[in-house]
Amino acid sequence: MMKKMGGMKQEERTRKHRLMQEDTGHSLQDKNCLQPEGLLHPQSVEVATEPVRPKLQPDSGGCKHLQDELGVLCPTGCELRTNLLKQSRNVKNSVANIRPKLESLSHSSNSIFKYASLLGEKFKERQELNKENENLINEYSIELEEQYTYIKENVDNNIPSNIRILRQVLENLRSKIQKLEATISSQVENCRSPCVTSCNIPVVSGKECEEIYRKGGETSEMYLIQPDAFFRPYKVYCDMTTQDGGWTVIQNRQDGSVNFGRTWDSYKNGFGNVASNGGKGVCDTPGEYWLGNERISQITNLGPTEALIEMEDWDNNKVSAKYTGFTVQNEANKYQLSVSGYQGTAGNALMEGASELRGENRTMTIHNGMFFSTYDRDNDGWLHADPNKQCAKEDGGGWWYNRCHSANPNGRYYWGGYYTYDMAKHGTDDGVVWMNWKKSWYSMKKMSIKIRPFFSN
Ligand SMILES: [Ca+2]
Repeated sequence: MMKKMGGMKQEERTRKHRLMQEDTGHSLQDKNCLQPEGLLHPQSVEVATEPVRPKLQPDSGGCKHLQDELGVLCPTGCELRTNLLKQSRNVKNSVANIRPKLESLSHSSNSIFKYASLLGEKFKERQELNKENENLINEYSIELEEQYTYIKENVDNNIPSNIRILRQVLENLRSKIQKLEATISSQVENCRSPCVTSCNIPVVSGKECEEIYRKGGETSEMYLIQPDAFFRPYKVYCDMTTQDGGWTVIQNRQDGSVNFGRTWDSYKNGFGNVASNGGKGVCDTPGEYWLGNERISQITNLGPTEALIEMEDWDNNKVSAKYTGFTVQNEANKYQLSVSGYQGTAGNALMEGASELRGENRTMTIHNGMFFSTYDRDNDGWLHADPNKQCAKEDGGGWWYNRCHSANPNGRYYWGGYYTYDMAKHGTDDGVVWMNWKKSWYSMKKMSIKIRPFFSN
């Protein structure tokens, strides 16, 4: 499309212009110079009357006409050169100034380029890594979603029912605790006044239970005996029914109510509860106790004495070991034990050692002939430099320990019978043990030792 210029066509404009040039007779270029018209139109200037001087060219320095009135020449080549030379010095200086800057710029731009390309590579790597991560995240998201669904299902379905069960358990526990609290408070009420023997002791007395039996004391209960007239009488439980009666109970275990891990003096003088009221107004219910080494020694030294050791497991099976000879020496002789004449079903642990062992291992479990040991008085058959390596310390009670035992009637009481080394205080078989019947890791429910004078038929 043609562009209109002030109503006149381009072609016409160009043509008119040309005509104007022809009219004035010089080019537009010439008009830029300040020149007298006369020079360019010699026909209109008067002819000079002065003699013609040889025309001199302007010297290289000046750029004027020879005649001043003719004015200044247009810039000539020489002038331009001079100017250019002048300018070129400045330009050269500037270029020289610029060059090092340019160099350093190109240098830095070079390193910037390198850096940029490095960044580009890194960016690419990162992008790849991101992609991998994205894949991984997607994978995990799927797995997570599955897990979430699983957990949610469990939370929605199982937990409420579990909570219901737990609530019931809690309710049961709460009622049990309430019952226990009631029991405790009633016990506390009972114990406000010091416990006294609230049962009658039979008038009949004797040196020991066999004498009482012969005097007419035929019920099993607590009596007073006085083996030696030089010592005050004391309470003891007499078994008047087992194997014709007349037994003085010197040891009894039945419920774990008494701690048997005691000192030399405690075993010497005796401890525990002899008997309590069974409801008939008499002390016919034996308690857990040790009569005391001093008393046991005295009774066995009244004359030939036999002993009956009875025991019961947690299924109410009963066995016994009877020794027709049973003597305990005095304290000066460390209450040394001697037994003889075994009869019974429990196994002859005291004289022969543990039947499951052989050789020295067996003989070191024999109790016959051993001294009495407690955790604070080591008279056992185990010679060890370490003061903690003592039978009475490891096996829980006072006894005629060797190295160490086949029988441990004064050991720790374990509810239920079977126990393990990790339940034991020192990892040893410290229960109420009779190895020849139940081996080492079974603790009896009941164990008792009774003595009476031995009469040979
Ligand atoms: Ca020892």
